[in-house]
Amino acid sequence: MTSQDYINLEDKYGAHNYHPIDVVIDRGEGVWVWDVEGKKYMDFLSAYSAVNQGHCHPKIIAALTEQAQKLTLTSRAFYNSQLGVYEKYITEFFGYDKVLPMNTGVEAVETAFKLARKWAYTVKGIKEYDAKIIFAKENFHGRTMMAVSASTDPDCKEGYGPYLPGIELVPYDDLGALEKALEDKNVAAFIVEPIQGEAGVVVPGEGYLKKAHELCKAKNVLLICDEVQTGLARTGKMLASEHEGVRPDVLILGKALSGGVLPISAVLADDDIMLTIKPGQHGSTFGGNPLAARVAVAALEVLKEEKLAENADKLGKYFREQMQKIVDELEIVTLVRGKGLLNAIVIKPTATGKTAWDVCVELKNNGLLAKPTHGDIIRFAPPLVITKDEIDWAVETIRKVLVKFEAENKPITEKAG
Ligand code: IF1
Repeated sequence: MTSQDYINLEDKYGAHNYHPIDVVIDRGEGVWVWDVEGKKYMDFLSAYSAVNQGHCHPKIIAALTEQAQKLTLTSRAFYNSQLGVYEKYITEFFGYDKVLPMNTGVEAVETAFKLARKWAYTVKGIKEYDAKIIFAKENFHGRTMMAVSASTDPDCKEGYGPYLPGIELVPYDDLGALEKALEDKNVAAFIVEPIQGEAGVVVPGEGYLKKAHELCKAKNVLLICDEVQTGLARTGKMLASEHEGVRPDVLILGKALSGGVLPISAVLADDDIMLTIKPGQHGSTFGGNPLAARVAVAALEVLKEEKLAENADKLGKYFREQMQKIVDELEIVTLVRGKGLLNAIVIKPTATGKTAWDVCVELKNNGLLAKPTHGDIIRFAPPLVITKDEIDWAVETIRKVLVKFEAENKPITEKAG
């Protein structure tokens, strides 16, 4: 079967809830993937930062295959020999009393949301059910009704009402607005991404997260950081909140917690918050399964052993320096921004109407996989195991594509004044 045959299968038998770039990936190893025709590509999306350790990392696959032949799932109706070991490891790894294991990122966000409400009523003393939870506009926290109730992205939100009440929105990176919203005595928590991924890698001003935490603390409001995409070495620190010296009251992890091998997410908090949820008040069939427990330990060990945060920091800075030269050279790309190996460029509108999507198609034709977000932004997020030579190859490929794209698609410069 050809790539087109596979595309036709997905088109005929699969829901059309995505519009993928036309490439059919068949195998992955490190930063590289191969399509069904055997063509090789550098993965510059990393499954939205779920494959930080590189595709099919041998140590993670070994943990998976070994445990898979022994015990995969018991449910939490019983104990299992892997969960406690993992819980000890991850809570010591990040410095929290306890972890609540879930599967997808959004389930962890939902769990944190429920935890904040439970804590509001049983510890803070907010009257039931008046708790408010603040989110930042342009956020992305997943696709469940809670997440879309908090979303300001029409594609994520519209047509799914009625929405969950008790949610307040403030502009991102706006401490004044947050301070004002915190005047409300019923606020339980502020849930925020340290860097907004889907919004197009929006890095807030220096000190934003730290000051936000101080404002929350002053009002006995929990700061909950969604590090599903920014965590696990992606931004050059183990957690993006570390750039600001912030220790979130509740930490949300997902994606690369499994190295892209299966869905694993987690919520970490100290006892005074975590123990507000009693037996039977929250759960999940697969949450904390022995297979995930084993895989997560291996995935976290790889981050440390291979110093992936340090690599992301060093090569992220190098990547932005090299990309800045292209921004200075060309008109078509107006900006490069990011932290560590979570970066993005902004493509100008063109007289031909061609967009960042067409740039990504050309990148694919030149062996580099990336995908636009919000029309004009291209996110660049390779696996953190990438080498300097591979960054050089990627920058050269991106430059070649952008030079050709600009020659064929005149950028429309903003009207002066
Ligand atoms: C899609 C991107 C989107 C996330 C943060 C929670 C979740 C995500 C900060 C939910 C998931 C994924 C979902 C995927 C595309 C991708 C994504 F930002 F990473 F690029 F959409 F914004 N918090 N992000 O980024 O985790 O339940 O998916 O495991 O839904 O299209 P999940």
